[in-house]
Amino acid sequence: MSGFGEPIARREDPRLITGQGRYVDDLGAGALAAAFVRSPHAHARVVDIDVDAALDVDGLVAIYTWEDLPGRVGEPLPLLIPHPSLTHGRTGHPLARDVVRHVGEPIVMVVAEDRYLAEDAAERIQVTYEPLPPVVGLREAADATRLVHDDVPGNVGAHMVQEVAGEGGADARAAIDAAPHVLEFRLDIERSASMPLEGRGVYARWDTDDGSLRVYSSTQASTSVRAAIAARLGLPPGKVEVIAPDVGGGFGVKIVHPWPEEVLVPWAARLLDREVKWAEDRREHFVSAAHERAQVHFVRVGFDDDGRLLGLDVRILHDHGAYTPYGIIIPIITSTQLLGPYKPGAYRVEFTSLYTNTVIVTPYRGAGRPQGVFCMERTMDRIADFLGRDRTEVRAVNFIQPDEFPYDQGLIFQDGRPLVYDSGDYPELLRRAKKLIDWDGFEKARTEAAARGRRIGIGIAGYVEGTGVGPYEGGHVEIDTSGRVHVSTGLTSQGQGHQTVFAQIVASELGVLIDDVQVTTGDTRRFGYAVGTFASRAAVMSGNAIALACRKLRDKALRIAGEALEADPRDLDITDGVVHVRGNPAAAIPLRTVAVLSNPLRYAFDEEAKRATQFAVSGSMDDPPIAPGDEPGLEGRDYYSPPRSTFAAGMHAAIVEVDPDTAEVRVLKYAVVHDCGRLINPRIVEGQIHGGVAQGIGGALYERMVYDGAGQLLNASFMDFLMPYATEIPRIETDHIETPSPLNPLGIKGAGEAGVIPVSAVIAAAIEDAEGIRIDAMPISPDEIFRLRQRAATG
Ligand code: MCN
Repeated sequence: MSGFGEPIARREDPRLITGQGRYVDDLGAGALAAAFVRSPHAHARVVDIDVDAALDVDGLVAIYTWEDLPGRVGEPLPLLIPHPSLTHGRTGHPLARDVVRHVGEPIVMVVAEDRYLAEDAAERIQVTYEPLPPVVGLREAADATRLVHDDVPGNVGAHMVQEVAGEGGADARAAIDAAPHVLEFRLDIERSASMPLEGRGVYARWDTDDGSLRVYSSTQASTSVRAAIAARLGLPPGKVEVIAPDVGGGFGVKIVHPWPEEVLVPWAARLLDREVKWAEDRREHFVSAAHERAQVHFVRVGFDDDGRLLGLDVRILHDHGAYTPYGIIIPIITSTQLLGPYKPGAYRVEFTSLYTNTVIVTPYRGAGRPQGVFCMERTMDRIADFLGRDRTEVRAVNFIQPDEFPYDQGLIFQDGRPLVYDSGDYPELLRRAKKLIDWDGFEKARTEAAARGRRIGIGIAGYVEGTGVGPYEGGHVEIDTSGRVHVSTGLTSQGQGHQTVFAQIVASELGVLIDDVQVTTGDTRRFGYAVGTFASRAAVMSGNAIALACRKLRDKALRIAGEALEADPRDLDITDGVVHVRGNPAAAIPLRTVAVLSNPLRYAFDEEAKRATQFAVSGSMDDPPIAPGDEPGLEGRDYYSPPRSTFAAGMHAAIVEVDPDTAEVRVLKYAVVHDCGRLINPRIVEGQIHGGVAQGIGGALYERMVYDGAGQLLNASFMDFLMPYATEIPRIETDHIETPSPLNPLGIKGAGEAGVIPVSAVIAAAIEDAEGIRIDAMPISPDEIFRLRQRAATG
């Protein structure tokens, strides 16, 4: 049947890996092309825009600056997630109005007959700037001698403190002061970014007769692109169709907030009454999409002789770039999910979000958690090293225990709700991870390696991840009169395997063959109410909504079949698309016939269905086979809204080798034990974990955005921004435990980000273990290891 829980191969892959995928840039041959003039300065006043020289370019169609944008089209982009602590939220205009605040900010849109001509014309446009002093990096932002926004004092967008008292009501600082042992240190996590193979892209066509727009966008949230276009262009939502075709990865950068291009391209298409397309190039992706990570943590921790936490005080500086379209969602996630599977005693966390003249910072796979986990797990390692204990022992004494769920960490999340973990078994994750990496056998391996002149080290780290955030997602399931099952949900897919997993859920819920199930995602024509794919929410949200829709449909199918078979619906079952009386396989009726019965007009024309069912219904249109009051058709629609997030968890471990001469790091072995509740498809989850770990290894060892003091991104190309190849990724061993979530009918937790979250912490621990040096920053490159070695050698 290929149902829930089976490790079947992804159904979408044969098409994608044989080059038959259709991405935005594969569509709209012959459409006009848009190109953008983007700021070469990190901070400058736009004094003048002279387009004269561009007007000579043959094939030029239009040039637009902010002054050409009417009404709502030119307004600042929305600030999507306001919060009382975000006292100075700021967003940019779709085209810069007077000041540019990072290199890459769009200033002019050029539309021409093709991309070459559009780029040629864009190059000829002369923008006169009055450079302003840029603010680059957290130190300059905190110094605040220069301001990113004139009206934001101290460059502080937001400041927030949360405190949880420990035993006896002591606050964290008092608990630390009273603790037998105290450690204090600083951690630096550098900027990185998601690098989907396909950049952003949008293609729009206007239908004058109908007054409607059709837009194809490489997005993670087609319904929010539709909402933004409809609101800005003053169109009824019903006149805007947004379709996410195949999307070549997103990793967060294409989530809910509308990009300027997603509004401007459709606007130009309507104005010009021509098809218009824009496909981002790689440099644009580096300088005008979004980055993440970029935090500094100041940690103070108090603990007892066993390594038990008594108090933890973390102060975070968060760099959110030039604007805050998503408010403070990232530092809130860092500060609330930093504690992971542990009880901190008393906890105080404070973050300050600072503006800088750099690319905006928005959620990237893991969204604030890799930084938090880096902090917490480095803390665990430091405590263990200080006490001379095994690093896993210190973790074990601090775990929340399986009988303590639901567990309230005492923290408040972005939505104002308490952060409560629903279920888990952290000691079991640790036990299995130690086994998978052979933790206890490592000292022998280390000695053997050392005898051959090789330096190896081992690291381990755990995490929890709040997944499946609301507010809702919906599903629609319909069986047609040929027996095909059509499933749609509004969120979009970027490679997660939704075509497969949603079909598996349907196959199980309805008792149909998976080959009969077709899944559509990310098409507002098929499903108009949706939030989007992010925060590892698709499985929990759409998975459950589709299951609930199936249950409605199944009830109706059994009711109709019961009439036809003169049987009580409670005695019926569905197997391979056929409804039958339990224990009497001869009394059966295929679902396709039930679909005919549910459709009176169709029934009147269907002799085969009549023959199959004549003992039960007359077949006359005057005597429809569906019950009075029943809606025609065999379909079900439902929505799922979670009470709160469900918490997935995991424990990763790795063995690395560091070259004694070159300090190059090689990951020899990587082990993951993961708990995302009930697994819909273990093979897909493993694929997600593998991809995440690969991305995490990139973040741990190679990837960083290097800005100079003027705010120029120095490595804005794949020539200079180092990413791991397959050759850098070791074999990844995975194991699962399943603690079902009690919060949703299917017991699922999310899995899409888990792979990436603890990798920096694991690799740092392993390098430290190999080298006997202290790692306080990520990513870690050979020259930094070299420097740390030298520092250790000179004391
Ligand atoms: N799954 C499962 N059983 C579970 C949980 C999940 O079989 N208990 C399956 C799901 O059905 C889905 C996949 O695992 O096919 C991931 O599920 P989920 O955790 O719900 O994550 P989403 O589908 O919502 O995907 C979003 C998540 C995020 S937030 C980022 S970032 C990310 C990621 O997925 N971006 C990706 N994985 C990606 N994978 C690819 N190829 N491309 C991206 O851009």
